[in-house]
Amino acid sequence: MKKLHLAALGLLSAVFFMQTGCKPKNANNAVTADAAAKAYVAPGKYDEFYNFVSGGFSGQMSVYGLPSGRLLRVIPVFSVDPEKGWGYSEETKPMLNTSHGFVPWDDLHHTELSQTNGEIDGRWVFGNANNTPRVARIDLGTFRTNEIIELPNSAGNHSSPFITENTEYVVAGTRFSVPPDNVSGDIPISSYKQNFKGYISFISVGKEDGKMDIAFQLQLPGVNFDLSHAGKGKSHGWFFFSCYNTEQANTLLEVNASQRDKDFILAVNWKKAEEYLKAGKGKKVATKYAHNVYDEKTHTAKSEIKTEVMVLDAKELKDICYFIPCPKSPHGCDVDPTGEYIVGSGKLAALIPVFSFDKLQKAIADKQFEGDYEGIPVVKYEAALHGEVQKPGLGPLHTEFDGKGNAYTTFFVSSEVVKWNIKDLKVVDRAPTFYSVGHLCIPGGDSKKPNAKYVIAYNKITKDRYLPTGPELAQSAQLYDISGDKMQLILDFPTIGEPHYAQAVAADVIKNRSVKFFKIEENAHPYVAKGEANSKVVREGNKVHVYMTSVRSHFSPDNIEGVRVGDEVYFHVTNLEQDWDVPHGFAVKGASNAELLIMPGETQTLKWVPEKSGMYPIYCTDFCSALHQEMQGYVRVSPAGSNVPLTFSTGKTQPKETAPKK
Ligand code: K7E
Ligand code: CUA
Repeated sequence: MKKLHLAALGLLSAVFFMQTGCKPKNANNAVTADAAAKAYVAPGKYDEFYNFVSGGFSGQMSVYGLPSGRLLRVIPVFSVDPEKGWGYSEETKPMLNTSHGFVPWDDLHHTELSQTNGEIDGRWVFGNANNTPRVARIDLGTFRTNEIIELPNSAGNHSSPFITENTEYVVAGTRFSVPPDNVSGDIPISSYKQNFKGYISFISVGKEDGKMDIAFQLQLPGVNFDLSHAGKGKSHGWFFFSCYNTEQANTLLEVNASQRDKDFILAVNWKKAEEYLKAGKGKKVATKYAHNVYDEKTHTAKSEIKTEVMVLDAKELKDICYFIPCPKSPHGCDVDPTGEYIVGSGKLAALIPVFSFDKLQKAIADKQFEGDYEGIPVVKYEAALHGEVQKPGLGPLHTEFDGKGNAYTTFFVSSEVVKWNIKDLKVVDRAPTFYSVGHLCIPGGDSKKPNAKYVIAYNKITKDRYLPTGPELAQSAQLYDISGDKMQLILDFPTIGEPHYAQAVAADVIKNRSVKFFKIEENAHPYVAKGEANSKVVREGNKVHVYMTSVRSHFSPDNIEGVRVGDEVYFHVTNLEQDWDVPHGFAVKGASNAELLIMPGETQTLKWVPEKSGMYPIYCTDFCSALHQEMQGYVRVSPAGSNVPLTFSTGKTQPKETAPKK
C-alpha cells in the first residue's frame, strides 16, 4: 500500500514537473495591445513574406503568408493528395516510385530554398523524406514537385535537404546507419558495430534546370546523422553535420545513445572530396534507386531506376572528414551568416557550444587531434571552440540568425526562444513559446543575408491554446516581431501536419515568377486534345482512351457508350482554358481513384476499371463558372462481350460512330 502511494506521489510530482517545465509563467500577458495591428494584412492586400513550412508526418509542404499567417497552399510532395489528384493521376504516379515500388507517404522535416551567392533566389524549394530516403525539388513557378531522387545506402534521411551557397549541392545524411545496399541486410542486429555504415549523399543541382543527380556518397562510421548546414563565405567548401549515437547502440537509444559525454559534429571538406573524385578515387557501387522527373511540356512524370552510385571512403581518404566533439547528443547544427561560427545544440546539454571555423582550420593544420573515431580524426574540443553559452535554457534544438550578430535558439524543454550574442555569448532576451518549440525560422535566417523582421516558432504542443478537437490538437506556429530589442509575440496559428523546419523569403523574390497557366500550343502530352474537334474515344483491345476536353462549362465528349466491364478506361482530360485560376476537376462515380484537378492548358489522366455494367455519371469538381453544376455527363458500361458500339458525342442527339481499332 505504502509503496503504491509513494509511486503515485512520484508520478504526480513528475506530472507537476512536466507542467511547470512546459508552461511559461507569463502566459496570460504574453500578447500586447498592438500585436493585432502588426499581424494584420487588410483584405485584398498581399503578405510581405512567403513561409514554406514542412508538414512532418503529412509528407507535404505548406505555404503561408506572413505576417497574416494565412494558409496560401499545401504542396503535395511525398504523400498522395486526393484534393489535387497527386499520386492518383497516371501522370503523377511515377513521382512516388522508389526502389520499393510505389510509396504513397513520407515524413517531410526540412525545407530549404535555393540560394545564389548565399542569398535566397526564389527558384526552388527542397524537401526531405525521412522514412524512405528521398529529396524533392519543388518549382516555385508552379509550386509543384518537379523532381524526387531516392538515396541509396541510406535509411531515414534527416540531415537534409541543406544546400551550399550557390545550390551546388543538396545534402542527405542517413539517420539510421544500416548495412550498405550491396551486402545482405539479412544479418543479426547485434552485428551493428561490424556491419552497419553511415552514408552522406551530395546531390548535385543543375545550374539552369535544377536537375538533381547523386554526385557522390561518403562512407562513414555507423552513427546517426541528425542535422546539417553548409559553410558559407569563408567556410564555403565545407559542410557540418551533427551526429548522435556514437555509442553505436542498436536498442533503447534513449539510454544507450546518451552514455558518452560528447558526440560529434562532422566537418566535411567537400571541395577536397571533389578533388578525390576527379583523381579517380571514387568507387562505383551497385545499388538501386529511383529518380523521378516531372516534365512540364508533356505534363507527365517519368521514373528511372538507377543502378550505380559513386562512393568515397572517408576512412581511406583522410583529409575529407573531421569529427569535433559536441556535448550530449547534438541536434541542430547551424552556421552563422559570416560562416565563422558553427552552433551545435546538444539536446541534453546545459550549454550551447559555438565553434570557430578559423580555429577549426588551425587545429587541423596543427594536428590538434585527441585521437580518431573509426579512422576519422577527432579534433580537440577546446581547439575548435569559440566559446559556450552558459545556462541558456533546457533542451536546445535549433538556431537561426538575424545578421546583426545575434542568434536565436529554441528550447524544447523550457519552451522558449532565447536570443544571444554570437561574439560574447551573452543571453540578451528570451520569449516563451506555447509550447515545446522545435524548429524556428527567420526569413533568410540560414543564408548570408537574413531579413530579420520576424522569427517564427514551430510548436509541438498546443494544449489549452485552441478549442478542443478530440484527442489530437493541431501543432502551431507563433510569430514574433524581432525588429526591436525585445521579441514580441504578435500571432499564433495552427499548422498543417507537424511543422519542423521552415523557410521564409520576401514575397517579391517569388511572386513575379508565378506561372499563371500552361500554353496549350506547347502541350506535348501524347493524349492531348487541342480543341474540342480533336476530342475522341479510341479502343485498343481492352484499353479505351478518351481524349477529352474541358472548358467552361462542358466536357467533350460528355456521352460515351460501348465501354465494357473488363475495360481499362483512361480519361485524358485537357483543360482548354487559357486564363489564370481556372482549373477544372474530373471525377467518375465508383472509381477507386481520386479526382483529377487539371490546370489550364494541361492534360491529366484518370484510370478507371469499371466492375459492373450500368450508368456512370462524370462531373467537374471545381466550381468553375455559374454553370459549373451543368458540367457533367454519362458513361454507359455494358457487360463483358457486349456488342454495344463504341460511340461518343457532345450536344448531339445522334452520337457519331467510330470504327473500333484492330
Ligand atoms: Cu528538430 Cu526532424 Cu529538424 Cu523536428 S527535427 S523539431
Ligand atoms: Cu469545370 Cu466546374
